[in-house]
Amino acid sequence: MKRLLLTLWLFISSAAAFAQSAPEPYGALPSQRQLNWQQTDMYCIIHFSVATYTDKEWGYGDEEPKIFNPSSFSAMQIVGAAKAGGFKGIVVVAKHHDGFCLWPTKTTTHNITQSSYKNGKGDIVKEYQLACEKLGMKMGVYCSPWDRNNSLYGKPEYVTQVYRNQLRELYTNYGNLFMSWHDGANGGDGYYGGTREVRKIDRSTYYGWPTTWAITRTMQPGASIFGDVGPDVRWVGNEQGHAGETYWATYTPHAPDAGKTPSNGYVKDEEGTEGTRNGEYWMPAECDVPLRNGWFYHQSQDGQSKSAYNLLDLYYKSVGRGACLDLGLSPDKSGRLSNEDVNILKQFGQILKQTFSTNLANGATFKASNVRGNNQLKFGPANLLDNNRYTYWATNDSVKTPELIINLSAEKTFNVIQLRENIKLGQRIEEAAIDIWEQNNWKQIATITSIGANKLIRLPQNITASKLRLRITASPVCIALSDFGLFKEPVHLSAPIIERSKAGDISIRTDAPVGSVHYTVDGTIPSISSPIYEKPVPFTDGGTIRAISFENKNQFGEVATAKFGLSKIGWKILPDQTTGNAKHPEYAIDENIYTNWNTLDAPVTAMPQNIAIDMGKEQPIKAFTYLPRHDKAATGTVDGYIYWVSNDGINWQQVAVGEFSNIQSNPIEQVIPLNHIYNARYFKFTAKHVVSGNGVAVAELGVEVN
Ligand code: FUL
Repeated sequence: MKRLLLTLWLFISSAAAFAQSAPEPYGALPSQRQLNWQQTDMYCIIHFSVATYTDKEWGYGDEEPKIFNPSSFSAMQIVGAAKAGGFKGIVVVAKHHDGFCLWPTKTTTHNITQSSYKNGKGDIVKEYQLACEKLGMKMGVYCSPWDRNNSLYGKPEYVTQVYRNQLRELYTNYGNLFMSWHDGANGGDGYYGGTREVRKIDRSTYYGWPTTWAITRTMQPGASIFGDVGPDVRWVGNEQGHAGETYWATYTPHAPDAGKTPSNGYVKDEEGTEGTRNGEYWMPAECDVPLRNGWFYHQSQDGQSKSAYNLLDLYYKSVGRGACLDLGLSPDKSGRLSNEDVNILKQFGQILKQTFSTNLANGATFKASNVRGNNQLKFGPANLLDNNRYTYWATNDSVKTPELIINLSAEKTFNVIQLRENIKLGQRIEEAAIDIWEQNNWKQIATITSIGANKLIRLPQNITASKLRLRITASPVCIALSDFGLFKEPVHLSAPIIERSKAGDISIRTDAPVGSVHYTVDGTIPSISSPIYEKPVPFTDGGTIRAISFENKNQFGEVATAKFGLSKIGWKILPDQTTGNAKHPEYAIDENIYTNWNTLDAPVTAMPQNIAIDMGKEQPIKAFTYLPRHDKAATGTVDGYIYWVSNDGINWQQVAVGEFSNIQSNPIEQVIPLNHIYNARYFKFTAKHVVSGNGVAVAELGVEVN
């Protein structure tokens, strides 16, 4: 009897222990420092220095410190604008590649004490620190390792006596930093104390990164170290601000040359975008991107800043994929952000607030196919709604593909779904799907290929449902999911964007999710009873597509209209009839308005320049079209043309000659009707004259057929 009781007791206590024991962590894990960084979500990197005054992106290092003289620098205005945008910190570029130090450093005379700002008594980094403290924002520093001013650059003394001491000063005098940002650190040409030469360094060894990082660890233990190879935060591999749709916080950096040690500036960058499944290190990505076209302010880029909706798109592609967003802000010569930039940040912040302040899943009840050890309190799905990233729904070790039914208290309309894993236990889930209950059936509305710290699924259209199902469809181990959210982005009904692929399919997208998009293919104005756009529509012969977004019957946006000529499937460039040395002539027929056939950098001499195309079969050409470059520059824009047709690609008949009037001021697609219909398989476009420059730029060429 005693033995039986003992066995029973052992059984009960081990079951209880199992019910209490957390799942084994999976793979590389985040440190507390990295968890803190992760929770920052978004911060801004601020470029403001001598390059602001020389209108450059990279100062050469020979700038006269006196030129740095902002009349009304306001750290409060800059940090305040970032805060209004929903950003939680800033990274101050304390020294860029030009070597000019924005604080009174002892390591070089090339610093703010030599400038006119506050008669040499200023300290820009300090001003940022005070503003951050006042506004409750985190602060980090960027001190460029590459220094085009310093005469010692390239020698070991630069690293040991200059660079590391600059970091020590920044780590000592400016409070607790949340990041130390270490740039790819080129090496190259520069002023270098007046020698004006090229200095090469071995990027793997020159900076002795492990020794430098040890200084950061000792002096700023809370600061996450950013670099191409981390060690805390990696570069995402592009400056466009997006992580991969599949995104792993784990990463194994590789050097471009096999067998070498990767280092900052010496890594296969592109691998940073997705990271490495089961990578050696926990090293999440930072997605950096400037708000304006460049990192520094250039007056010529006024009016071209990313819109609040562009930022929102980047937010979903960075924060919404589990990375952090680092947005570049660029104070102008006065030392302030432009009103345009301030307003964009504010609008962006408002959209985020409106979207994410209410989780529409609150109040939902859950039915999970499995709960770890049946311990609802500790591992039950109710943890998904407690707003805590580290309490979670977990399954038994053997259950890797559980399902969860989510019963909303009533019908809800949403367009964003959020999922989060408890990353303290690693990044576990590899695939999942979401369904809604509709007309007595489950209908799949989304699939995903990673979750991690955060996953935001932005649906193209509003969904109304009262019951959902989450299916985890692939995971190597049991799951540990911490959050579930449903959100509704506010109504934003701009005109839809209509595009056609090279295969001839029309796709229609919107700036923000909407109730429905309706379209017509015959040029008539679409209404709510026109077909609903759901997936790409074949449209090979061309014509006019119009589309409109509706939120509900009475709320709709502007009509978008797009005209397409014959589709370009099977079109080819005739190289021997096309001006030599041109870059990517195929860009002129790729149905992508943002890529150009471009002879501007090629060593071509004078006009005329030609591009000839084989359409694959004879077509009744009624008109031809020329779309000039679409990047706001005019160089290479054609304003004088000749148009030819041919049936063998050798003998050409000239069928039109003329000018594209007013194309410089109004660079829209030019449609030139021919005097009658020509049946031809080949056409040639000759640029006789351009508005400026020594070459030609063509975004698209097309034909309209009878
Ligand atoms: C890059 C630099 O070369 C750019 O100028 C800019 O500072 C960007 C944030 O990092 O590596």
